[in-house]
Amino acid sequence: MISPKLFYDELNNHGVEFFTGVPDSLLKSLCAYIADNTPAERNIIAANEGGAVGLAAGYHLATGRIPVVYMQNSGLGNTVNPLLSLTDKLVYNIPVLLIIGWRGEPGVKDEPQHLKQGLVTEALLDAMGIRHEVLVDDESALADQVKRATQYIIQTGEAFALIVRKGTFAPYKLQSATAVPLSLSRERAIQLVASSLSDHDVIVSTTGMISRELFEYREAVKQGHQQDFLTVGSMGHASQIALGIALNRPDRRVFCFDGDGAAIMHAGALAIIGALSPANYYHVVFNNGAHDSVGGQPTVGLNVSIPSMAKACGYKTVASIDDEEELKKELAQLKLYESPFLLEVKVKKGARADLGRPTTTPIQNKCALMDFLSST
Ligand SMILES: Cc1ncc(C[n+]2csc(CCOP(=O)(O)OP(=O)(O)O)c2C)c(N)n1
Repeated sequence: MISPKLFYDELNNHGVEFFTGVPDSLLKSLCAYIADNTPAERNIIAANEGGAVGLAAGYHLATGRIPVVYMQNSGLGNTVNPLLSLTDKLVYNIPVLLIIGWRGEPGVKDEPQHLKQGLVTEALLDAMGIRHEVLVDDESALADQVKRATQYIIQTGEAFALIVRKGTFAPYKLQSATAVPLSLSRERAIQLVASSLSDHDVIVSTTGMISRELFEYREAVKQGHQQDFLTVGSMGHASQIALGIALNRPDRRVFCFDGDGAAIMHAGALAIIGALSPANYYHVVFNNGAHDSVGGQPTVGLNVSIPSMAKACGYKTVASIDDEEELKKELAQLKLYESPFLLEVKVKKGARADLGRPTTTPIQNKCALMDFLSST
């Protein structure tokens, strides 16, 4: 195992002091150590991984120094365009050190959404012409590896990727978390919204614990899962999946259960929903101001007004609530609201320690939903 402090110090020794990215559970300890030891202007959690590459490029243009972009390998897709058409040596030749959490590494048990990405992670970097190595897990070999990576970057001006296996970083717990005084848990809020819907409605839920909590709710009340599309991967796209269904099934109410991190990751989606304005679209954003599913790192969710963003994009009705009674009141009035409707539900961070994962496969989930949609 590698101590996050040792790795961070090695980077600093080579003048690497700027960090941006989207957090990942495999990088949780490293992200926490960076957050505790780096001024906020030099550790920026970006809206998405492509945006992080843009920020990193701007940092290099302004300082001439090497930036770090950290991400889960799922985020690699978001970076392909800026890595190939901005930082690549055939374009602007801007250096960047990529630190990539390797979910779905072949031979390591993981969730279905990580399998393909894990299989092709190295091949994808090869195809992009990005030199890469797996981060060593032996502290005595670390200094040499960081030196090799930074020297390569300095000599060529190109990107270099360190791929991080599960369990590489020793545990480190974030010290600097600020508590937000919110009472409602996300799981309770999900139960309340889901139980208020009819058995004709459709839910498209976002990546991470929101889908896991919705799945567990259906199990607990002994309902099937056919009404729910669990967007286990493709973070940030649940609202557009819901839009695609809503536009083509105007006879159904379609609910998107979104997270603040996911909604902000591809916030342009709000403009498309507002512009098309389906009368059967209900967007519920469970806003805990955090990427809770991968360690609780902050988003800007509680610093911006997501309902105002939606309103400005053309949603017909928006509301924001932060406790159980208000949520019940909003749900009771739902029929009176014009759609598209966005309801922000402010919730506290955290989840049950024994929260399970979907026991059905993504393909079973898809088939059940399609049968459900075609049955009535
Ligand atoms: C493109 C991409 N980047 C990063 C991840 C890792 N990831 C999974 S869930 C999650 C956090 C989601 O945060 P939010 O939408 O606010 O929901 P919360 O977990 O707080 O309920 C992240 C960063 C991912 N799956 N895909």
